[in-house]
Amino acid sequence: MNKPASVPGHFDAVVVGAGFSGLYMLYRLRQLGLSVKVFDSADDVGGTWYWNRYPGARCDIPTTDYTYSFDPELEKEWTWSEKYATQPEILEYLRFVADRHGLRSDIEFSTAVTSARWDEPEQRWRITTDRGKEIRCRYYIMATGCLSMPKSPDIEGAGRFAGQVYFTSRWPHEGADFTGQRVAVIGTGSSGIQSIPLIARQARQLTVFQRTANFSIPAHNGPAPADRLEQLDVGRDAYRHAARWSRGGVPLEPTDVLGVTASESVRRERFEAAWEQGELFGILNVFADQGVNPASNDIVAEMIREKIRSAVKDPETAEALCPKDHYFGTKRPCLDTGYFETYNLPHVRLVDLRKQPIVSITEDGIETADESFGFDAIVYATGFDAMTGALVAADVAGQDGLSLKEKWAAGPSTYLGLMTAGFPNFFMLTGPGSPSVLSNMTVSIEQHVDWVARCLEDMCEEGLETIEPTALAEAGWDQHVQDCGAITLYPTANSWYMGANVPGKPRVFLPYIGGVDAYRQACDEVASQDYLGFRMTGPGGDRCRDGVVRSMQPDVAMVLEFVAALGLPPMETLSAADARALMAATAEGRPPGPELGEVTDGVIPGPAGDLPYRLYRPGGPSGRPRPLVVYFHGGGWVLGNLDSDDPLCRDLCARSGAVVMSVNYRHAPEVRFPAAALDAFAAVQWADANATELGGIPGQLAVAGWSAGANVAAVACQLARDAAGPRISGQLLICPVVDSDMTRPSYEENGDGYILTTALMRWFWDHYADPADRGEPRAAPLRGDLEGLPPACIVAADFDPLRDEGVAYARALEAAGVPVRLARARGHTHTSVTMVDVVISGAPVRAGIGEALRDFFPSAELQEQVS
Ligand code: NA7
Repeated sequence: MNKPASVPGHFDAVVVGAGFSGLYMLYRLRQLGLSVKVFDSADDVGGTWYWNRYPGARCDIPTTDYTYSFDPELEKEWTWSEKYATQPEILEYLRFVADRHGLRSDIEFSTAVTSARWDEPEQRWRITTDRGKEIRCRYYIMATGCLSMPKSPDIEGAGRFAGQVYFTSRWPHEGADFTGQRVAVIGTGSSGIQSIPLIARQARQLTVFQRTANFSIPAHNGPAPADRLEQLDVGRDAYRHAARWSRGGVPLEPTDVLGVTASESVRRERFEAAWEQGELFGILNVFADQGVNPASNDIVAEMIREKIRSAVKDPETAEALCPKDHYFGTKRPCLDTGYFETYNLPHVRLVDLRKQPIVSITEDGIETADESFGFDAIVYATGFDAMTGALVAADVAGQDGLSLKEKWAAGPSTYLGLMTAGFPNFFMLTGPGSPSVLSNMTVSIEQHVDWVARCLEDMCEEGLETIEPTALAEAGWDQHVQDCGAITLYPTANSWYMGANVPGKPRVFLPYIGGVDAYRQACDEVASQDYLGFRMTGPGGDRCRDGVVRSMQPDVAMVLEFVAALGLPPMETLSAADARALMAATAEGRPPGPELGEVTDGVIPGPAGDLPYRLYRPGGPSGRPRPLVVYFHGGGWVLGNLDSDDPLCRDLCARSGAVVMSVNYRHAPEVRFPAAALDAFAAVQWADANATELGGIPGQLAVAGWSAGANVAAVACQLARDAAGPRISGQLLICPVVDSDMTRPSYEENGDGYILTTALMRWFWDHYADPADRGEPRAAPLRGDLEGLPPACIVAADFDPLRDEGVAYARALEAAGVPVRLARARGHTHTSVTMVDVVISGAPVRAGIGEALRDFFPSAELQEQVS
């Protein structure tokens, strides 16, 4: 039982909402021995499942998974009757849970919280309700759900209609009878798609107003799948554990089949299997790359469109029902039962609002640009102000009276989707920045509630009473949430995930797409690192271990995990020949980089024999001269060749519009310092003298390189300056080696675990140069005279041991009067920026590099060609 409030009206915690999250939060807070009051404006438990009672309302995650797991006995006592349970059954389940644990006694129904104010001197929240009550509490917890604030129809004349008006999100408890009526449904999201087939059964005439065609697959509903029930029977705990550590909150082995490379038969087979299965996570997992690669996505999308065309008899209606304006999955796909077939009924009509938009709602119907329709009833299935709507509407004001609405005016900002700075002791369950709507909500809800409960328990043990995130931790998490979204196709859609369905709402990717597993890991790490990024105060002291829990780009982290799983021997333990073979083997099968106008190989004379080169010309009118960039590959002077950096050279060429000439140089240990640098200088001289033959513009020459290639590029610039030629327009140094001092902090921070290690760097230096030579400017250009050098663009990656020397070179060049652009590759390693079409987050960095290359040259034509 709950602990009673020690002072009337004073509680340890107030929870808003008595749906899945609020009920479980109450249960856990009671376990901690706290006094709790829950408020809900409904007159019963249920949350979303209390309100969304429209015909056909069902869950879109199999109900065996969409269920609490905290109470094993409950799991034995409750059996779901269908694969996708109906709203009444889910509501019944929540009532059953509330009764079983006697939760109702702490819930005040039919009571809405109207405001919440943080009282700084008292270190308490002051809560007021629409029944005129004022309550104080230490912890204020919003369990208000992600899809609970209906969006206003925002259609001209919406209040004018004299007939019956229904909202799917606020369906009357007594139901609605459409028998013999002319009915309009506006909206074809999940609610529309679920309700339309059932409304069509009753209505005399049904007209569906569709603004955006939506992807939907058949749910194939029926009894709960036998294989899943069996899995649960024999290993419930293991199953639930697997769900908690899965990407979406439902156990599923992510595929590694790529849509773009799979054969037609594999594509078809995988798609049909997912179609038959009728589960969201299945159809979203046909190909590993469908969420990030437009070409792969389109394969799945087109197969769904084929299904729609074969289900709908009228070709024009079928075409209008085929979604074409967003990538599959970037708006939440729907599960249906006979949705598309409904349009074959003679009394059902689709109106495509893209062709004839609604002008206004009238007293007796709807007027579009082309027609006037008369109706007896209008059903709005127009969706929600998702994820932030209910939180912002709740009138929450934190420190200094700042409201959540004001703080989030440009979009929500949270730490872990759980808390927000300036609002002490204010928790959000499944808030923006957490996996929430992209996951099986029940798994995410239990994880959030458990985390909050453990946090409060830990605080209590330590004598701490307030908690709030730091600005640094919160900004870091916001960035991570956006980084995760940015590598996917999701931000391209006008979806409610992006806030794009509500006019005026800031366009921000709201949920965390890194996965339930990755998210749980991050939350656990935060807690185990003394609540990293949180400030906690109380009689037990004032604590804050500030920091950012995730600062690496998510796809870089995935590559590192993948490489670690390969269990390759460390390069520095191999001979140079074996290391070269290993590097070539790991490059096999990688994406080739962009198509170009022309790629040709040749040789140029070097100081000690011929040097091979590869020339990359962009597409466009052939023969037109362009500026020339001489590029040197990476590989620690030991590894690498024209092939190793081929995708990067293609990318640099495509992005800059310049001709790129990649030149191979002699390698160590066969030929040691300063051969590589001298070859590079010779290549630059030759390129300058032969610019016209290479398709370049005489006098418009830049040098570029990555890693050790950037080292020889930088040295070539110094040698050219000393030799009074050739004239170099700019130097692009990507993660350069510019010094042999390996004691800078970036070596300390990043010397292990990020592919280029301190040990490997030492191996490179040992192969290349004697210790006595390593301080020479031709080995360590940072130690040379930097005056009069060409303008530079230097790329420094956060997780690179060489980061600090790159930055030092930029600063030293600046001090010597050289114009410098220092580009930070945020969240990247030494190698990840160069992994074209593998590490998607590297693309914006390379876009900046392309721009820097163009800026080296005066040619306005080049700017135009690329833009
Ligand atoms: P959704 O998925 O947001 O769908 C709302 C639908 O209403 C969608 O087709 C909208 O078109 C349409 N809409 C919204 N406003 C208008 C106006 N003004 N005119 C015409 N059409 C409009 O909400 P649901 O309730 O169906 O589903 C929400 C989630 O609940 C669902 O994803 C599941 O997770 C459960 P648009 O696409 O914006 O062009």
